[in-house]
Amino acid sequence: MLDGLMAQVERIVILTGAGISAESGIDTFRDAGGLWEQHRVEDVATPEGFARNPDLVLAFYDMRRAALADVAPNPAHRALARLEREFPGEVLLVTQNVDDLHERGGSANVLHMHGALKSALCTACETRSPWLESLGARPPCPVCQAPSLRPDVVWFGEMPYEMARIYRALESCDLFVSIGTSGAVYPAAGFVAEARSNGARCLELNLEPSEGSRLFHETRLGPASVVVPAWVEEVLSRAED
Ligand code: BJW
Repeated sequence: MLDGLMAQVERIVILTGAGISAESGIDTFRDAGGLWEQHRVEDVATPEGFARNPDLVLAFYDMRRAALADVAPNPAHRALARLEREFPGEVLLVTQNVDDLHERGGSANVLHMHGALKSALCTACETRSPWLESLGARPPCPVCQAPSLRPDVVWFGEMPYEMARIYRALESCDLFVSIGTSGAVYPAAGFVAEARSNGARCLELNLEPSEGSRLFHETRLGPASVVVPAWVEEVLSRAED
């Protein structure tokens, strides 16, 4: 699909999901052995679950935040950073992931639509603060001092971050690429239809076809650490033509 196309592509929007971080050692959600087999989604990823049992939810996210110290970006994260640096047009990376592997891999233009493990949200004053420590001991909010911090992540029923900016980018991109996401969760699962209806070419890179696979012009299957660097190499070599 890239033949004769890259010369015209000026704006790329890339959506990533848990699959891009799987080979770094971070569990996905819906694969065999994934997080939703280990924990009930209603208990740990909804505002109602947090209201019922905050200790459980804070411990779940404390454990995942601490685990970031033991993982590193893989070749897929690094390849997307290379694309951002070397592609002559615009590259916007929208991630559903709450890990920081894109940033540690070298990407700068990243929107975390489902929040971030290394951030805390105060339910009293609504400030988002960078956060590296445990939340389980109910530390005070650095701004208003209320002991009301929660993980700064987007749970089911909550509005994802940066939606206006993302939809603006989907309106004007020439190429939309989805990497390592099952396409099971909205609004991210609807981005391909949005981009396609605005005229973008749509490419999926994943281990297996996602739920919305038929909406993509092309699907390339394989581990992200292999298919993403190969695709980036192809884009950059064709952009030079
Ligand atoms: C590899 C690989 C390798 C593995 N290489 N690939 C009915 C219809 C439509 C919508 C709804 C509905 N009922 C309710 C809704 C809305 C709801 C929703 O979508 N529910 C669905 C269950 C249907 N959505 C919401 O509530 C969202 N908010 C919302 O809609 O607000 C209203 C709104 C209206 C209009 C506009 C905008 C908004 C909020 C969703 C919040 C999701 N939160 C979570 C938790 C975040 C915090 C945390 O990390 O704990 O986000 S849930 C979880 O799923 C997490 C992920 O970001 C998200 C997506 O998962 P992802 O990344 O796709 O992972 P997996 O595991 O599903 O897939 C991994 C993929 O990788 C697989 O395909 C593998 O094959 C692949 N893979 N190894 C390449 N090595």
